[in-house]
Formats: sequence, C-alpha cells, structure tokens
Amino acid sequence: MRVDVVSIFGEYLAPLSLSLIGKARAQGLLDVRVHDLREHTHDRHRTVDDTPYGGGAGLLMKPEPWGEALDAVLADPPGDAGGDGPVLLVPSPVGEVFTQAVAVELAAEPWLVFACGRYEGIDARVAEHYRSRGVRVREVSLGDYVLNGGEVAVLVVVEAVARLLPGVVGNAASLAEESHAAEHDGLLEHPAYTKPASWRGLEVPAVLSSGDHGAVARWRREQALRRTARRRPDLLARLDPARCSAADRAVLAEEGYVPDAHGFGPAPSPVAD
Ligand code: JET
Repeated sequence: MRVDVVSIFGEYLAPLSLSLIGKARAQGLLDVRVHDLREHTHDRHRTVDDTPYGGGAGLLMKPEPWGEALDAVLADPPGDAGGDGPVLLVPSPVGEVFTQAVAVELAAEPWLVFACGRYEGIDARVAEHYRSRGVRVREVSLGDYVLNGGEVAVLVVVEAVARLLPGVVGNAASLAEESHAAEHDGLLEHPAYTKPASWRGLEVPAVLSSGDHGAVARWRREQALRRTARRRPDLLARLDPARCSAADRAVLAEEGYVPDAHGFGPAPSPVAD
C-alpha cells in the first residue's frame, strides 16, 4: 500500500518509522511518503494561511498550496494503483467517524493520500475541487474532540489500516478475535488475565482455570455484555436480538436493557412520569 501525507509538520509523522509500521515499511509492504506543503508556496514567508471570508477567529489554510501539493502527489501514482486512483483522506472534527469498518474499507485500497489541516482547517474548495475531478475524498473524524492538526489523526488511521494488511501483524486469529470485530457481535471484549493466579490480593476468576470451555465461553459472553451495557450502551442498539440467547437477554435485562425496534435499548421506566 502506498501512503502519501501532505503536512506542514512532517516531523510529526516520525512514529511511522517505528514498531510494526516501521517494519512493514522496511519489508516493502507499506510505502509512506511525507510531503511538505510549504514546498508549494512561492512567497518569501512560505505562507499557507489567511483570514476567513465572512470573519471570525483564527486562520484558514489557503487553497493554492494545497492544489499544487496534491496535484504533484496525484501525478506520481504507485505502479499498482488500479484504475480508481487514491482515496484522499482529510482528518477533520466535522468528518465521518473513523471506525474499524472504515479501516477495513481503506485496507483494501492500494493508495491513500492524507491532507493534514492546521489552524481552523483548509479552504472548503480544496475538497470540492478534487471531488469534482473524481477523487474519492473522505473527511474523517477520530471522535468528538479537536486536535491542533491532522497529523496525529494520520498516525491513528495509518496504524489501524496498516495492521490489517497481509503480513503486517503476525497472527491473523488475533486480528479477528479482538474488540469491534464482527465475530464479537460488535460487543466490547471481555476482561483478560494472565499469570500469576494471585496478584496483590486479586485472584483470577476461578472459571478461567476450571477447564470447562463452555463455562469459560459463557462467562466471557456475560462479561462482554455487561461491559458494553455499562460503558458503551450505544453499541447495544446495534446488537441483533436474533443473535442473543435467553441467557444474554437475562444479563442485559439485569443491566437495564431490553430488545427494541433496532437492538437493545434502556428498559422502560416502571413508573410513568
Ligand atoms: C480531528 C480529527 O482535529 C481534528 O483534525 C485536525 C484538524 C484540526 C483543525 C482543522 C482541521 O481542518 C480539516 C479541514 O478539512 C477540510 O479543514 C483539521 C478531530 N477528530 N478527528
């Protein structure tokens, strides 16, 4: 997979040389190229920002350096780009939420281009222009908070995507088994324990040493359901009641959730108010 990143702070992308991502690059599974937006300015101050039309606080990124920088990146496709060209990803607080499902989609692409905004963001015509040229532009948000720029979001997206590429993570089973995989019904993963059996007065739950694989599976499912109900009730709304056993329903009822039109929602209050 080829990844191009355009940024005014390329040093921020240095972690892409470390750990599994760095190894994937060294093995030729991932080709990451970082480009300096300021190389595409032409004034003595290498200006990339300007004041917003309509007023307001802060500065925006000017469209011209972005147009030049992205044109230069697009003019140098990887050999295996296919016919569709890259996906242009723009980290943004107003983007679609970046989820594991998005990571899976992106992992199937041969070429990703990232545009890192700074200040109050990039002139909106940049995304509009590349869309009108047929580029698949996706503004992506990591969540409901604001970063100083897109660079840290690029680190997150590249890590989430690259670890799905064949050969990057050793054990394919460990990929399929983790939280948010479809195999887990969209539930959070159960808690996990390793040796020693007793640590600082805390014991590993006895069922995990029982050798009863059915009991272990039931305990893990119950823990996953309780944890999801307490921490991420929004995920329960997407749980298919048809895939829930009577035992599952009993656990969720204890946590205050009952089947509704979509998945599971809060049990109706017993008292009308
Ligand atoms: C972010 C990502 O803050 C986030 O992304 C970086 C950022 C900061 C400020 C402006 C900005 O503009 C992007 C843009 O897109 C067209 O203009 C991007 C928060 N959650 N996920």
